[in-house]
Amino acid sequence: MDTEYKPEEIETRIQQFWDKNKVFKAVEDTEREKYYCLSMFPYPSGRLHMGHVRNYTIGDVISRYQRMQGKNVLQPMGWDAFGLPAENAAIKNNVAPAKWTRENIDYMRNQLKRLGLGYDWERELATCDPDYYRWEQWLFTRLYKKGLVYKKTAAVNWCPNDLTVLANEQVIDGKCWRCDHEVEKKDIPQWFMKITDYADELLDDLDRLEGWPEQVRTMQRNWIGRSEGVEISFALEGRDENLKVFTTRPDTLMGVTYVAVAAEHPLALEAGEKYDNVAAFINECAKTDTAEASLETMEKKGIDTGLKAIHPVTGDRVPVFIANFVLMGYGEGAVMAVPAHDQRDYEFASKYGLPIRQVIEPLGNEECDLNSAAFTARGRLVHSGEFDGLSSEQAFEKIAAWLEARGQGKKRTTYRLRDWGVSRQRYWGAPIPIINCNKCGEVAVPEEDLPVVLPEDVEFDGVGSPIKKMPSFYETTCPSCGGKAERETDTFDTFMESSWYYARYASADNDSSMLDERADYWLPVDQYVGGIEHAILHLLYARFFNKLMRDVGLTKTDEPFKNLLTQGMVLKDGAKMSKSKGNTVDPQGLIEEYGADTARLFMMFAAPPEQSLEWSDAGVEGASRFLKRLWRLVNEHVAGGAIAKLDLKALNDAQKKLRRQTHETIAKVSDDIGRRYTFNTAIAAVMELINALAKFSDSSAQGRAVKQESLQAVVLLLSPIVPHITHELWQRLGNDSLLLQQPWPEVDESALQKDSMQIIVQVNGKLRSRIEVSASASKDDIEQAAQADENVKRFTDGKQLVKVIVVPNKLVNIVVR
Ligand code: ANZ
Ligand code: ZN
Repeated sequence: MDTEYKPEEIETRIQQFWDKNKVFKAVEDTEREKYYCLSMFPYPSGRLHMGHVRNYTIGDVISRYQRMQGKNVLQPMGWDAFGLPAENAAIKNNVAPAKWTRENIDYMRNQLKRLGLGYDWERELATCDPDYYRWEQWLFTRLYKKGLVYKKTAAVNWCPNDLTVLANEQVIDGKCWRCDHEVEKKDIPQWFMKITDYADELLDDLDRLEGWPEQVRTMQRNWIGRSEGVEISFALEGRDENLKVFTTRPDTLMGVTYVAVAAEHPLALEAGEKYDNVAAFINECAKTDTAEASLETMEKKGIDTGLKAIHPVTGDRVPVFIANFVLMGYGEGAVMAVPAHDQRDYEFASKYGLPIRQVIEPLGNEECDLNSAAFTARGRLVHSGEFDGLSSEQAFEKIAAWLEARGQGKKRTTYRLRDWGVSRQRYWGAPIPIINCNKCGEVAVPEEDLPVVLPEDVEFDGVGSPIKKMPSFYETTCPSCGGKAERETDTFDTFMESSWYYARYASADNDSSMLDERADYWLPVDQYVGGIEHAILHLLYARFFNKLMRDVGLTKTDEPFKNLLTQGMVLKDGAKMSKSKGNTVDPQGLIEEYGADTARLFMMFAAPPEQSLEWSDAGVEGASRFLKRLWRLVNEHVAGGAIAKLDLKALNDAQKKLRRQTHETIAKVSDDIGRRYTFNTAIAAVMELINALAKFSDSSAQGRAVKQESLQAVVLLLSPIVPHITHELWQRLGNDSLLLQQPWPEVDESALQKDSMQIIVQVNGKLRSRIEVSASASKDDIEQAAQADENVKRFTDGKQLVKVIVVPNKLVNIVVR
């Protein structure tokens, strides 16, 4: 037998064995408890990076551990295969996106296999396959019929030089990435999914996701941004219609000194037609990007429309401004401005000389200095007539009721969440299954005509999408009237494909429906592992899709992912490893030089999974040395010949001690891997045990038997992390069975018991001594031993004994007078 550790040879041999025997094939079995472990699928960029290696190792360790717990484990893998990089590569290397993508998949699949990741490859899917996206198209047409998708015009980035729509990533400092021409906004019809219909459920169900990091739940809550407020109608002087505003602070109503509308608001547009300077201001606003995040910091600008609004309580006339910090897409696109209590209104009022009227005073000692800033906290009402003295909370209700009674207001909930625009004017994506007919308008592609296949054999030059120039693709007949019609040439946002792949793995080979009863068995995913960068969009969309699929009867679960682990970044010299920084380490080289087990061990040992991991050559060396040491230890032990049966009654103290450490280690590693997910401390505990084993030179029959038990435990405990070397060592330890079929080792409680224990002895509550007593000592024995101790006697001699208190296993307190 080979006594030298040759990872390359061992690993490829074992991987072939796994492959051939399909050991990771998952089969539904209602008799067994299932465990679905999923790692976020990669974009097939060409090669794995360290972030992948970390992500997939974590998922694999959890899967293998759960398998050893007797669970029926599903761990699938696939490819998030549509998207912009394929188009960029196509332009750069003059290769069709489809070909480039599929070649990358083939290369990366081998890399994953070389890492020894236990996937059920029979369920592999690639989102660019028509067999996959046809179901997404199918669901979309379903949702269209249910009224959950709709078309409306929305702005895109447009390069007037290349005559092409640009993705946000292709706009660099407002310029086109290819030709450097100034990018414009252009309004075009696009498809939207009504995620806002699910806003409440998406928000409320976050409370039930106890297996998710609080941070991610908070990010989703903020993204959905539910606000309870009041919609208030302001009459307009000399006009019939009202101006509606949305406010979350009706308690500040008496402090309104003007109202403001968005630049796209109908009243603004109307004023723009009358006054040139207003039109110019509206134009200026259209150019500047009002990302919501910048509303706080941007310079507040506005212009008076000349209109006057009537305050609903006082009847005062207040001016109506157009302001750049009011968004058309939120609430009513109009606000009642309360400069004393809203910082944006305050800055605006200060700039344009509008009155600042305090109506809220602090309840406690918060700072309130209206000469320098708005007072934005809640408090007590002042200068508010009949509402004076109320708290903000009371006033919210009172003023809402007051307005409601007069037909001037209504409580209302708004959301920050917008409907999801899913149209992309790109080529490399799933075609949107809609046909536009001059007579019938938009018509969903009938089920029997799906999929709408994306032509893959195309010339790709990057100026517009090839299918927009391809009559053979877009010319078609209307399914409704049979007349000439054109296909939609936009494709789906690639977030569509990644929103339901987790479910499709359950029914990956079904060619007659999107999901089937196997999804009921496997869903929800028990453990999802991936990067924190997906905390909002991907996870929210996947949750949304799960609910959509549930509501068309495809799945029964409310949520897709029961537990979520967001792994930390892989850093080098303190910075994120990334191509643009040029500080990457290619996993391929690492695997070739050291083997997959070393790569996996390093990844799991260097940091707990949720924290960032600092790349370290020394750390890799250390991991490699540790495996060599384990290898040697087992081989030397095995060379000693046959192993006697363990006879627990015959063990001496040193043997018992090693046995105790073995079982303590099993207990700790079980907790670290199974519950805490601190794989690094689990590995550290095994390392300590190995140190003890290396020092244990007892070659007696029972000594070797104890060592055998311990080495078997080490191999089992490490097997989820370093599955190849342990597979080999398991056999070398004389086992005929397959390591993969072994259950997780159990703690022998009797081994944990110590022969003796240490007891603290106090005299009148002060620590005076520590004594060793037998583990089986009775209360009386302990009392006696404590009183007989020399250190204790010095404090008790000549005194009168009052009582002795014994706290089992811990301490004795002797009270004397
Ligand atoms: C008066 C007021 C007084 C407000 C006050 C705040 C503080 P959230 O919590 O994010 O929902 N608002 C309403 N519609 C807006 C729009 N289309 N564009 C920009 N701002 C808008 O924010 C709700 C608050 O944001 C509303 O409450 C409104 O200002 C403003 F002391 O109304 B408030
Ligand atoms: Zn038609």
